[in-house]
Amino acid sequence: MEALIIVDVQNDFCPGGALPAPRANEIIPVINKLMEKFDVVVASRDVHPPDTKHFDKWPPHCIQGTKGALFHPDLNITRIQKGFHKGTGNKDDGYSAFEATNENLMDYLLNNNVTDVYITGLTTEYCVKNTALDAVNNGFNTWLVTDAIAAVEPESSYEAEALEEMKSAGINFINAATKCC
Ligand code: VGL
Repeated sequence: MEALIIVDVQNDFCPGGALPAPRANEIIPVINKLMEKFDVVVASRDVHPPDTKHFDKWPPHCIQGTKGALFHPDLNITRIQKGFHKGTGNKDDGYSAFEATNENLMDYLLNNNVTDVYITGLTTEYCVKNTALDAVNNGFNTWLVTDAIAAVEPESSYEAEALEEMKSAGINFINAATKCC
């Protein structure tokens, strides 16, 4: 079974938000189309408390109960079967969807007989990367959908470094067109 994992497509990571990936809006229609091809569709969200160590490193973003923490309104949430909340503690970066605290992503995937995961969303250098690395290191065949992800700091070298790290870890790169659109 194949699962689509949508990482952190939240208002604060999109243009107009507190910590935007400049090209976030371009990936949302791609993800909406991809969802039609998967039986298992899950999504993570950053859900931070107002006071957290995480904000020593980053501007405050995705604070629980705020608009910034909600899914972007253009994302078709009707097809998302389960939401995973991460970064919920006050010492917790929660970069990986596998660190979700409301539900256990690993258990959810295994209970649904998932063998292959397709990773999409925001942001390439942090939550996408950490989710993809946890997936491959936990034994899933892991596919990074390269036109369904976006970087928070595209002008730095971190995006290229993150892609290299994922490739070296054995993650496969694929275009959405190969899967659907
Ligand atoms: C993220 C930076 C800080 C992400 C989260 O979702 O990739 N990036 N917190």
